Amino acid sequence: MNMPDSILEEIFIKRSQQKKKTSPLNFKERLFVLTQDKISYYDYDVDKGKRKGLKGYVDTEKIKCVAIVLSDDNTPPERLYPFQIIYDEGPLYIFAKSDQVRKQWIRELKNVIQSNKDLMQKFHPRFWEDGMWKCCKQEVKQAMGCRVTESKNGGFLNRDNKSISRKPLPPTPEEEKLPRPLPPQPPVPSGFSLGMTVIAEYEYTPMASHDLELRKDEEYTLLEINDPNWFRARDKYGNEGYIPSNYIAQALNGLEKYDWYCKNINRSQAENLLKTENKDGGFLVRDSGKFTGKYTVSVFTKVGGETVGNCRHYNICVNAQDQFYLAENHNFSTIPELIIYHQHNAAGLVSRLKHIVSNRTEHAPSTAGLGYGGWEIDPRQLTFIRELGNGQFGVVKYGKWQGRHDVAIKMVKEGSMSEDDFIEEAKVMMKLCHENLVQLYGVCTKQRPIYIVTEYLANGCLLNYLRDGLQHPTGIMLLEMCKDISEGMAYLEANQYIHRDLAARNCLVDSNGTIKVTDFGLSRYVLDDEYLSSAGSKFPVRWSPPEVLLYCKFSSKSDIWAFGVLMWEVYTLGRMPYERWNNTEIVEKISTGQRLYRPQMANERVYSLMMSCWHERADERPTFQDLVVIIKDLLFNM
Ligand code: 027
Repeated sequence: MNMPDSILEEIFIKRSQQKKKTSPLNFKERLFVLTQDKISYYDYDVDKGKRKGLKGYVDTEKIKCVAIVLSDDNTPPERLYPFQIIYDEGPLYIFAKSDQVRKQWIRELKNVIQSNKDLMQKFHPRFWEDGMWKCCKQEVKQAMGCRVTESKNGGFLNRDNKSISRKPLPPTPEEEKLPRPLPPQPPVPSGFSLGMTVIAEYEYTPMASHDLELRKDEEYTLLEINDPNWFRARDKYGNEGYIPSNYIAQALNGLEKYDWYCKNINRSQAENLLKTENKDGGFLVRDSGKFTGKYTVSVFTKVGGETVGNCRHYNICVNAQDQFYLAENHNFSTIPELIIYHQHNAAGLVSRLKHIVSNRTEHAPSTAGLGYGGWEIDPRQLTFIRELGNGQFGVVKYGKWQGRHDVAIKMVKEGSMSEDDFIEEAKVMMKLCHENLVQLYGVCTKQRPIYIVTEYLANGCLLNYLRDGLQHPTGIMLLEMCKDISEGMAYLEANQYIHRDLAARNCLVDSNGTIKVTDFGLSRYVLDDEYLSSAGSKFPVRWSPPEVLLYCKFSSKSDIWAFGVLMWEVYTLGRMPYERWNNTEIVEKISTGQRLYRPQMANERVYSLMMSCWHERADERPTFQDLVVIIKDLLFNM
């Protein structure tokens, strides 16, 4: 039989509820299970990884508020991410292991309680401890909260300067530093180690002499992982060579090779995927919880040919003989066998499993260079096919490398670039590899003009795409574009790389509509005074913050300002920022606090996000890492 439908499961630390003023505080590890009706917590056997007795629960319909708790400076590391669930009995304090997990739980909980009556308008942002609220020092436990609750979506920024009527109390100093979202992502793919077995997610045909061929779904052993983009590996025949690290995945449970297995997705993400696909009998298999080693089959049905469908979730159960089953009387020794059976027989499910729904990208991503090794490309291996247009450094052509791989070739007009400096920098730029950055493949420097060879994107420049390439732009599409750009920029930020000229004209669109950022850092090699001097006619004044205009101070925070302007370009479908003003007027207006207006397509939340990028003080602006989290949250709630 199916287990009661858990939305999330996680081991947290729970603080005792201190019902009497004098009872001591204690903290215990508990297994928390969230379902639509209840949040329950269990005793947990760490050694056996098993759920033991039920210790307590809260009916979700009784919950009045879910919020993070601000912790003190002397908090032990295992209790850094507290949150609270407030119900009749007061607050239940729970400590998550990371901000990410905490955020996920708060989001799911808010989802579950969204139509509860009597949701609280105010709450206490700090603990009730030793008979008082640590935030406002009130000594009555029932005392009204001292902070206004965030709106449903709960963004990180509270900078909506329009809402004067319900202005929250001034923030406590600690609050400024606490709700920072995710830590920066490491530039090196994590989780891989020497000797590990991995599985190829894409085919890879060797591009350079030391490369190894990858066949999709086959296993490889890692022999060398010094270069984050290229690992040395061995296949099952004993062949050895270099492989692109973004083409492989860890082999953990043997399910990775099946397209129906979606690693690292939760219930709501599964529902989103299935609903987007919108096929009756669409299905996928996901992890039931983060640690359980259990799996759930999620199925989409359109019962009776209805236009809107819904999702069902079935836990894969294990019987006493260690066999897997979804419905009784149909047992299998492996999960793939169980899936094959239910692809042909509903046998108790709402539908048989008709269509695999996958979260994998069909297209193989770009590699960091054309094979392992140098950055020098032999120009005799390039075929020129057609001219694409003109860039900062001259003509750009579309062509093929080795007659097979699409490339864009920039032919650098002589005298337009400080070439030696650029060639040196190209070695660094080659190592930057992200799905939202236009990949540098290499350079041809043994000739004049020199060539810069990059990834080719079939839909051209974002600015033109916005102006005349979009049929029926929606708020979601525009925000997806901003998400793509913020992810590419967050990668540059994590690698301490400053773009210096972020704008819609420096983004490209691929055949799927994915946006990628291009020409990062290149402005440093431009030989053109009109472009380099902030007084010059080509300097990107409209994308520059005060500190760049006044003291040429570039930083990731000046990129953030430009990102705000780029968001504005996106939401106006490619208008010129500050259309009616000239450069002198712009500098003047910006320094007196004037900003771009709210585009019609941008709602208040989106506009307050752009506005946060235009804080006069650079350190008040968010990071790209913040922006990624906030934009994903907005998208999730659309
Ligand atoms: N670049 N450019 C294109 C275009 C262009 C491109 C690039 N691709 C540049 N990688 N890939 N279309 C225009 C188109 C790099 C690709 N059509 O102007 C310039 C396609 C096709 C013209 C308009 C779609 C509607 C580095 C930025 C050089």
